Amino acid sequence: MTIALIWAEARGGVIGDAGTIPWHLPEDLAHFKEVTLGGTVVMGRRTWQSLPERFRPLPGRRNVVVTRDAAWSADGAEIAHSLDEILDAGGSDDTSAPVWVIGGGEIYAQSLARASRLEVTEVDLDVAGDTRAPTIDHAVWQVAHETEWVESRTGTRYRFLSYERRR
Ligand code: VY7
Repeated sequence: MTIALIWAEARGGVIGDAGTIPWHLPEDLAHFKEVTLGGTVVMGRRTWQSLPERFRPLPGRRNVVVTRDAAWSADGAEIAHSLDEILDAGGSDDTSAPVWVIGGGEIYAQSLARASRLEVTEVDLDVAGDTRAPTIDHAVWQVAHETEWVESRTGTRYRFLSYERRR
């Protein structure tokens, strides 16, 4: 099973603040939806709770939520009690669609070592935050594709980068 991480980060690697994403970038949400639609998304319980209620579960995707809390459940969420439980379930086949790890900070940090693809949106903003993306080690990861910087209709500049693991 291919494991891929997808996130959007501001300058300094900020991905979140107090349970929300501290910017509004509709083009990134469209990108996120396009990339993950039809697949499996894996997220931490805090990320699930950060989604607007009308978007839970994320439509058109298998939604897996990781929590240590044996008593936790939510309509539309499949529960895993550890990240390994879900990531190990797919076997060693790398040919089918990736499992998308969609956040947040703790889950990215725990899954990076097992990932073979990263889809990163860089957002040209300096924002305060309490949650950061994992550090991308360029000795391990190479850029497979990158777009030019483009300006959102909101005025914010952003670009999309795809990384693959060096071999
Ligand atoms: C953001 C939302 C936040 C506020 C309002 C709607 C990248 C993102 C994530 C995770 C953005 C969000 C939404 C947008 C997507 C819609 C559902 C509603 C859909 C990530 N690059 N960007 N993220 N939603 N992991 N990586 O959670 O979500 O997909 O259907």
